[in-house]
Amino acid sequence: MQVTVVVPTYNEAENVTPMTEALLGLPVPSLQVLIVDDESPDGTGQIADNLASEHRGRVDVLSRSGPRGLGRAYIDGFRRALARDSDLIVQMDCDFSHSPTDIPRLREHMGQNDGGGGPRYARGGRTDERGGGGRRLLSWWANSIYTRWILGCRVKDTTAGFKCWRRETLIGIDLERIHSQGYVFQVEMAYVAERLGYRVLEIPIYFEDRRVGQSKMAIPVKLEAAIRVWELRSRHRHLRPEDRLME
Ligand SMILES: Nc1nc2c(ncn2[C@@H]2O[C@H](COP(=O)(O)OP(=O)(O)O)[C@@H](O)[C@H]2O)c(=O)[nH]1
Ligand SMILES: [Mg+2]
Repeated sequence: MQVTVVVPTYNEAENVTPMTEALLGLPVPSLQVLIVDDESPDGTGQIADNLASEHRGRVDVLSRSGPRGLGRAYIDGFRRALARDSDLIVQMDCDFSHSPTDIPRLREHMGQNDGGGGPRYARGGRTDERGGGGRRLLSWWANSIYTRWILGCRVKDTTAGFKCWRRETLIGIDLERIHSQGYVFQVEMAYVAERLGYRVLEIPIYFEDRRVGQSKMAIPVKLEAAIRVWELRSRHRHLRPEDRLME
């Protein structure tokens, strides 16, 4: 079973090498790493290219140009992973907020489900203590109350970014349908998957604050995401399991 871990990067020069090495060291046979870089000014792309030549066949780099964005990077990365015949596609951050060592667990617990995600707020999920009370409360409210209430979803953590998808699920979701360019991409994928009747199991994870480098999630980005949720609702609420794209 071919597993591809898609890792989007924007200014992750300090993280990209340890992350790639941690992934390659996992006890997961046929694991490949796909780094999707958006012309990071700090030279992450060059480091990623060096990693690809060092680990030929196991590390691949997709260098995007033009408008950047987390959603755009993931869509292009998923397309490449599907074109390269991956059976399982993992998505995760490069900053060690998501721990590479959780991948075998995520994969195992996903079982026969169509996907698996690592929620931070479901029972058993924890966030890093350094996050601060106010920030954690706001984040919990935005993800677990506001977004779920508007979309009427069952999924507990709509913005979870650590997920594992079966190839058939990504095909059925139809990436053409996903319009989010930025962070709200996570919500859109979770919502569309649920509307189409896919079972995405939530497997609690411990989400750490990034070790080094800076978050790109500024306040205006968060506000924009909050408004975009309404757009997602009107765009996708008619979706039914019959609307899955067949291979
Ligand atoms: N390719 C690409 N990656 C991005 C972009 N924005 C963020 N990322 C990556 O997405 C992951 C999560 O971003 P981060 O800034 O840590 O968001 P936070 O964890 O919500 O604060 C990291 O690996 C980032 O490098 C982007 O525009 N393009
Ligand atoms: Mg982060």
